[in-house]
Amino acid sequence: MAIKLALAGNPNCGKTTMFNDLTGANQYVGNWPGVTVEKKEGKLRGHKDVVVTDLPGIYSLSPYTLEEVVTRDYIMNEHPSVIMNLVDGSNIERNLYLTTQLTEMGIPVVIALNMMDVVRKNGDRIDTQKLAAALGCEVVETSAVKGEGSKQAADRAVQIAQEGRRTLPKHTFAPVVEEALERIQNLTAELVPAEKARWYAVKLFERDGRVLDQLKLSAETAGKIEEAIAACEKAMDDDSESIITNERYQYVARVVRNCVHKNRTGMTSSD
Ligand code: BGO
Repeated sequence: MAIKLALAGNPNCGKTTMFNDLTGANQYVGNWPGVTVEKKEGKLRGHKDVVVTDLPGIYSLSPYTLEEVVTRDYIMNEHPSVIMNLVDGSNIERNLYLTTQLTEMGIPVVIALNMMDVVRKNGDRIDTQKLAAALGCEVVETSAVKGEGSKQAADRAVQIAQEGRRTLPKHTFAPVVEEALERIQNLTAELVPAEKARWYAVKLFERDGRVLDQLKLSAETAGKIEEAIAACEKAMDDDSESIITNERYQYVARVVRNCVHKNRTGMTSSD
């Protein structure tokens, strides 16, 4: 059966470079349905049954930009076999914010930790084993511009897709948030696929309009969910969307503190 490998990551993380390296001349370019966002697909070199889709560069999976919506809809509706999440290792804290969202979507995720040449040049070190354990997915070091590691990362992604190994997110939020998410998950268990239950719970907690429209909740369920959200907002004295954003940033900051050893004079890829 054909394998769908989706490349996802922040703008400027090296996705185009990686996509070109992985697919060579085997590419077709079009637009995503109904929007003027470019869609690029290609066959993975050496694997005629693996289609690589280059998703738009995004910082988050909120529903506020066309690129975010295209990416969300693709992952939710087309169910790629595996997501290869390109992370700019020299800008790791900003990039991992998206990773925490991708790992909630019930699809296997492999991280291609890119720009490793920049990381090394800066004298920084990233403990990839610890990073993989903290994020719940495999991490392969790459330097797409030098063609280093890209093939290994893609081969690993294909293998994980073939094994059908799902990524389970390792991060948890504050206990009061987890309580609300569990309540929402219980209320929606019959309405969403089990592997995507946490993603839906988080999106409902954020009062994501697209997910609310899609699920068409009964007034009773919607009311109970709203009660759970409101109780958490009261306890944390903040709105639900900001609560999730802050919780993600705090989790990522902890991961970076544990896994990244910075040389104080280092620069990022954008310097
Ligand atoms: C320019 N290492 C290094 N050092 N650079 C990389 C790597 C890597 O592993 N991977 C990609 N780049 P895109 P998105 C550029 O274009 O693939 C570089 O947005 C320049 N251009 O070469 O476009 C890559 O698709 C002039 O750099 O990313 C590119 O995700 C001077 O990162 C940039 C210096 O890669 C973004 C760099 C005219």
